[in-house]
Amino acid sequence: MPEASRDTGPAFPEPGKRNVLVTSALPYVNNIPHLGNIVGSVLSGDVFARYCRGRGINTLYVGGTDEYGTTTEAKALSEGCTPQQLCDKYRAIHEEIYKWFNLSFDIFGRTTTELQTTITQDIFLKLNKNGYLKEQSTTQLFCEAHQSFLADRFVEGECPSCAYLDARGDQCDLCGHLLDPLELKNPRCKVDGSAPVTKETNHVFWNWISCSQRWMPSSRRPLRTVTGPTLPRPLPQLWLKEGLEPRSITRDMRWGTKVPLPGYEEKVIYPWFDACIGYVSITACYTDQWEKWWRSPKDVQLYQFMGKDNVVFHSVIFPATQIGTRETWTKPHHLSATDYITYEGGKFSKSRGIGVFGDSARKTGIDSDIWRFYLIFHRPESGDTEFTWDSFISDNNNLLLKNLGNFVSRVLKFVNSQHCDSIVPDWTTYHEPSFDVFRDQIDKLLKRYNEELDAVKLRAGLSTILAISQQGNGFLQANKLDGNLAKNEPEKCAAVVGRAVNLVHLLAALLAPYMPKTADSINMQLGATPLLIPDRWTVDSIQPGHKIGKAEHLFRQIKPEKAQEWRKTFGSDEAKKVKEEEAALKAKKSAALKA
Ligand code: MET
Repeated sequence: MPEASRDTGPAFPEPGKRNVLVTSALPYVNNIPHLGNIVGSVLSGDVFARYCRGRGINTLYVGGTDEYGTTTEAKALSEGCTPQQLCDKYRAIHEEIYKWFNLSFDIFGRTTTELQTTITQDIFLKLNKNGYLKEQSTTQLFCEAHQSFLADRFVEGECPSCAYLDARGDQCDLCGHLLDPLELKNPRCKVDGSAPVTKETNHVFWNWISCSQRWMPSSRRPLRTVTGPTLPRPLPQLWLKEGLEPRSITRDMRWGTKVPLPGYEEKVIYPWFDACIGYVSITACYTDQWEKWWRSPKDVQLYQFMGKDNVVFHSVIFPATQIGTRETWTKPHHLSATDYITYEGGKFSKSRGIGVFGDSARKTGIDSDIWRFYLIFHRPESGDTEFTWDSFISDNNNLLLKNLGNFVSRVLKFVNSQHCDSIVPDWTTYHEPSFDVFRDQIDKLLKRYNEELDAVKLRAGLSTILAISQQGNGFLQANKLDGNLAKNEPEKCAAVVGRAVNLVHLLAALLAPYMPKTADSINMQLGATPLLIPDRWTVDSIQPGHKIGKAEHLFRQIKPEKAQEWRKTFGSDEAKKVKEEEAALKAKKSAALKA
């Protein structure tokens, strides 16, 4: 099975072949990711990248950390360290978590690199040269105490709409009103509490209208496919329809990519302008021939994975920056976005100890493959989904143990037994028409699996695997595979075993993108090399006379009582409390709005 290229040198696209470039949204490194963050981008990207490699497609999977931005600056302030120290600390935590989840990045880079600066500034200057950027004077809040313009998140004050005293610079948490910081009454600087003054300053504005005019007539549908929640889809469409108002792409901050223009020494480029450029610069850290991946629209298909709040940046901002350079770029081919996963009906909250975070999943003692299975099986592909301990335990005990695990272990144990002595018998001498029906059924399901994964329907693909092992169980059942069959109808028994062993081999290949360790274990027990995911089930990857290894349990029963214990450890009661608090806040909001 082709793995990530880490150990074999850089992968390059091959002209004339299918080459897939996979990216997953670059997580901010100012927090610890929870299960919802993990499934939405990095885990989904990993499953798809593994599937592509499993099909023998030339694949590059790029990930990394997004390190710039006001949130990082603010968090560094609160933790009493520099933004870089903060990023280093949280990046190490993220890396550890993704390693545990067995994510097969070809490279896991970061955005705070020289190459990020060079490539972003180059794109910025090309947009400027092409006439899309212009300077505009703006009025902003300035803190005289610490001599700095204040980004939205660094100001608080009274909401002009509902008079809530602690409204943030960009939005009021009580009434939801979207704000310009200049609208706040009695504004105060979040850093030192002093009252800011207003001051004029220049910013660079990006003239989207001309970019979108270049874009719209030539290709009305910039993306082949967007799969995922319905919510973010209208937003990019709305932006395009309204014609994309000029947008400021510089910010009054220090922690970001420097603006390559004189007079902008105290400002940086808007982090969402260069965040997606991170994929390009991270690829450039992977190979100095990065342009082979990024400037080959004919040969490379770009698949991007993200949470729904990221869609507009990937479907509008990023392609618009590419188009604005008037150069050749590999543009997004397929965006796959997810909704949110809730924790026992509420929101994950690190500070309140609610929910399972990446670093605590392992504390349950449950293998990362089970977590991978659960998360993709409940991937929020069309609406929010809910994590519950009861479903976690029941999925393990029923779908994995009783269905998939039972099929694999029943077959392999039988081959290990005295009836076969671990040797796959000659199964080619006996035939029944029902065997063809069985092969056709599996073949149909295999075709469905490939179609689902090609369309990035990861959840459906997993259900199809379970349908295949269910068919396998039915096949053993219908043919009554046991000692009696071995004794009374040895040829038929061999025919059943041979087909079943081949199906186990196929299942390992199909399962590998989702549960790589389990797939490895099945292949080891089979004593077989991994199979590439085929188009058709030819039932010949394991031949008569093949000696298998020793059957072992793939899955273990989780006691239902565990649910109670885990609920306690992972703050389920607190989650309920928060839900109640939120309902109260909502009621307060509507009362405030009525008044
Ligand atoms: N950092 C962003 C987030 O976590 C994603 C950036 S993708 C280029 O939402």
